Formats: sequence, C-alpha cells, structure tokens
Amino acid sequence: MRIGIVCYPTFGGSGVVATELGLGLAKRGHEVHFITYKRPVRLSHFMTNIYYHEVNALDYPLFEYTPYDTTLASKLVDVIKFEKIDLLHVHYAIPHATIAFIVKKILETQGIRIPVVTTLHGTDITLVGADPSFAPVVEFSINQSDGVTAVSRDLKDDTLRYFNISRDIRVIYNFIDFDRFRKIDKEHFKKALAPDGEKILIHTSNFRKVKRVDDVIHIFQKVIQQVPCKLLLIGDGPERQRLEEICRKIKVCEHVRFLGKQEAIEELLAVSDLFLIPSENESFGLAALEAMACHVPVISSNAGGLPELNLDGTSGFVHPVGDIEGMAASAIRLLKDETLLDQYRKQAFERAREFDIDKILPQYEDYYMEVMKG
Ligand code: GMT
Repeated sequence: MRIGIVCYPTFGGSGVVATELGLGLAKRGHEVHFITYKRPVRLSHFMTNIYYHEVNALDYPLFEYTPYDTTLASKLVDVIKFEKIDLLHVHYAIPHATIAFIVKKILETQGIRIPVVTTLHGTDITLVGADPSFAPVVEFSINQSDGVTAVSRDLKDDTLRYFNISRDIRVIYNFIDFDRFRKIDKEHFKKALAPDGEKILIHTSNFRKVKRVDDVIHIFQKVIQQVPCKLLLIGDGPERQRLEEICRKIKVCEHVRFLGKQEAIEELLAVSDLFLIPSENESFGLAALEAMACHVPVISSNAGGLPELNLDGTSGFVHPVGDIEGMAASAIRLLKDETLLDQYRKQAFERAREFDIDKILPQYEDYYMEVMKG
C-alpha cells in the first residue's frame, strides 16, 4: 500500500506512535509518506520506502495566526495525487481529521477517492476535543472519517460519551519495538547517577498539569525516607519551573535530576528500577509501556486506559488518582525487596510483550484493508 501519515512531529505520544507505525509499515514493504511541518523526531535515518513532505505555511503580515490548516490541506491534495496514495492515516483529531475531510472533498471533485483513517490519541478527545471551542468540528470530522481507531477501550468509551458518534471505533493499542526498547547494559550510567547504589525512580512526560508530576515528587519524598534513591525527571513543559520550586521547598533537589528532553530514553530506562505515572488523565500511557519493555515495573494511577496496560499486582501497581500515600507504599514495598522487585521486572516485561509491534501492526494493516474495501 501507499500510505500517507499526518501527525504532530514533535515530542509527544501521538507523534511517536505515528512515526513508529510508519517505520514499521515501511519495513513490511509498504510505501509510507509522512506529511508534517517538521521531520518527525524518530525519523532521523534514511529508509528506501519512507518519504517526507514538509508543510511550509506562508507567513503574511495580514495573518495574525498563520493558516497552517490550509497549507496542510493543499500539500495533502498534491501529495495524494502525485504519489498515488491509497490511504491517508491522520493522528490526533485536531485539526487533522478536519483537514482530511476537506482534502477528501477536494479530491472527490477530481474523481479521486481517498479513504481516511483517524486515530484518536487522548487529549484530542478528553482535554481539548471536548472543549466547546472545538467539539462540534471534532464530532463532525470523526464521523466523516472512513475509519476511526482509539488507543484504548477507555478512550473509545470517552469518545462515545462526549460525542454523538455514528461510526464504529476500533481499539488498537499503542505498541513497542523491542529492537529499540530492551534491557541494555548501562552500568556506567547507573554509577554516575546513583554512585552509592541508590535505587532509581524515573518519570518521563511533557510536564503538563494532566501528568501530575508534583505527585511524582511527593511520592519520591516519601520513598527516600525509607529507601536510598534518586529521581530522574525526563522531558520538559509548562510545569517545569513550578516543579523545580517544589523540589527546593521540600529539600530534595540533591536527589532529583531534571534531565530535559532526551532522545535515548531506553538508556535511562535501562538503569531505572521503577517508573512513576500518576496522571490525571492518560488514554494509554506509551511512556509506561516503554519502561515495561526495559524491565521496569510501573506505579500508575487508574486514570483512563492505564489499567488496561499496567496490571495491578503484575506489571506494577495501580492506585486512584492523587493517592500519593498508596503509590509511595507500593514503591517502598517493591524497592525494599530485591526478590519481589526482580519478579515484577520480569512480569512487567512479559506484559509489555503483549504490545509487541509485530502483534499490533498487523491490526492496522487489516483495518486499512477493511476501510479501503469500504
Ligand atoms: O499528552 C501526552 O502524553 C501526549 C499525547 C499526544 O497526543 O502526543 O499522548 C497521548 O497519546 C499517546 C499515544 O497514543 C498515549 O500513549 C498517551 O497516553 C496520550 N496522553 C494522554 O492521554 C494524556
């Protein structure tokens, strides 16, 4: 197939899933065209059947906001016609599902049918999409897609709860590529980060309020009173300054490392003992899956699709949102008992294997075929 992929190319789960999906499809012999405003972060090396089309929005003094949507639509019309794309897969409903609808209509006037699949990733429904400033357009655009997928059952349910959806929504979970995410030996990293053999707790996110990174710090504050440990905070975002201030206030700075955005997350996961993800809302939790693939058990909240991934008492522990006491107690229990920690490491890895790219990717291929058959 010739597949067009539209996504947000920056750091963030939806862009990562879209890029890894494209790379996986290309490896399986499909021709994949990425149409984005910037080269996706994980698309750094050359592959014969991967193509990249950059969308350059024209700046003009009249525009207070550059009309990126129009430029993207025009680029898509051009790429779909010229490259003879069979199917367009857009990631994150806003504005991509809407643009896809416009493109479809334009191409229809030229006798070209382009099936569109929209993948809902989470905040495009729960946080942003349901806002009245977007909702009617999001609902309309989802209904106009030829196929719709959601990254968890919970996100599907939320979508049906928030919107009046006439389409079936297929659940296709996030996935992981074990060629990249696996336990690697990075002992020298471990020595540098935890010179006295301290345990390492890790959190990666875009530091937005929805991630409740302050809970991570407060959990850590409780854990360090009982287990010598360090906390790695990976990523960046609007909450960073406030979080640094919390660390100063509760005097844990010397044990907490803010490492900013990192590309080789797997190297940091390789030296970590426990992953914390106490989110308020999380459609799936790709970051937790990456940790599990590297044999790192997860302490999570029960928000959204997290319990569909992190099995309480198997791959880690699940607690209600905001239950700092409970999450800290589970963390202490695991970190104090090396045998139990080892058992959870294995179980986390086994759970991650259920989301192997080789199992999930064919689900997309089958779905594309169904959608193309109409
Ligand atoms: O908010 C983020 O975590 C980024 C966001 C995105 O769209 O880039 O991630 C969402 O999509 C990921 C991939 O499908 C999911 O694994 C994340 O759980 C989801 N984030 C939220 O729902 C908050």
